[in-house]
Amino acid sequence: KFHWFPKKISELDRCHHLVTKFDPDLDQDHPGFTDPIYRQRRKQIADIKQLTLYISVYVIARREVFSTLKSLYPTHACSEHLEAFKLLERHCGYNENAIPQLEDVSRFLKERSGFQLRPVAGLLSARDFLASLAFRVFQCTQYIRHASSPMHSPEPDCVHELLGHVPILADKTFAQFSQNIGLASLGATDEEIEKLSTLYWFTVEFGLCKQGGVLKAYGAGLLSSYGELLHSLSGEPELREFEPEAAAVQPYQDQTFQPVYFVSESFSDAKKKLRAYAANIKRPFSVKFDPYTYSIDVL
Ligand code: H2B
Ligand code: FE
Repeated sequence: KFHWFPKKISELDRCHHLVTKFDPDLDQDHPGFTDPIYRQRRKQIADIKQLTLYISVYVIARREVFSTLKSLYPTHACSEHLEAFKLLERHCGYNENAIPQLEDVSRFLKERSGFQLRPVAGLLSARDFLASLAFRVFQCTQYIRHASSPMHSPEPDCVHELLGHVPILADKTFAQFSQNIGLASLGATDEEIEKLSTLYWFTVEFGLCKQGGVLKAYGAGLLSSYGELLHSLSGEPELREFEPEAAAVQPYQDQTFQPVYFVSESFSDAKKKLRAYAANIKRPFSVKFDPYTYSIDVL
């Protein structure tokens, strides 16, 4: 007996379980908790269920965070992120005065790496989130952080997705790495999901890599947080070579900066190591993604 998992892309409709930990209606520390207009707006956005974003008063928050983060990328972001970012500026309306339409961004990604975006109203359960990666689907939030807190959001928001995740998902090797984490999660035990989430945390969210002998960030949590991006490359935190076995059980912080980061030699190297790790996960079956039908063959 193992956990249900989606075998066809249409079954991702069942992967919609939200975690309410950082919900602005329930979390008293959320910057939007005392702002009924913000909370109302969030409900409207959640109901749209389309990859369309309306420019709102919160564009102000985005303008500040966009320019501040962008100024750090040339020195702090990995080359894959920089390259895709330029294309997104050219083709997808990435600039400080607009919020790109997720429909356009999704089309861009699909052309570059086969990934596509799907709208989601908040933080998803790890199992549902990882399952979608198996289909090269990235569940993407559409709302923006509260204007009172432009540099920080307790939950993922469109700034985190658009500036952190999207550029790097345009890279083919990274896309394959992400999908492989997703494939490893299908039907896995709760303990294994927890380990894969932690692995995801220290790579996709907070990973560092070496490029031409210089340390750069590729994790989306870093590339969408000015403070932590500086901190991660400041020489202060502990750095360890990326090993999936170690990263999968390393305790992590979702309230403050990480005390330790994992450094990959390259995405290909990370992918190779992940493959070896995934091969050791015990499941009574194996899975294969069929790219023609967008379905999972269970063998
Ligand atoms: N949900 C959403 N909406 N976005 C994410 O980036 C995200 C998530 N990350 N759920 C997941 C959890 C991640 O923290 C891992 C897999 O636990
Ligand atoms: Fe994220």
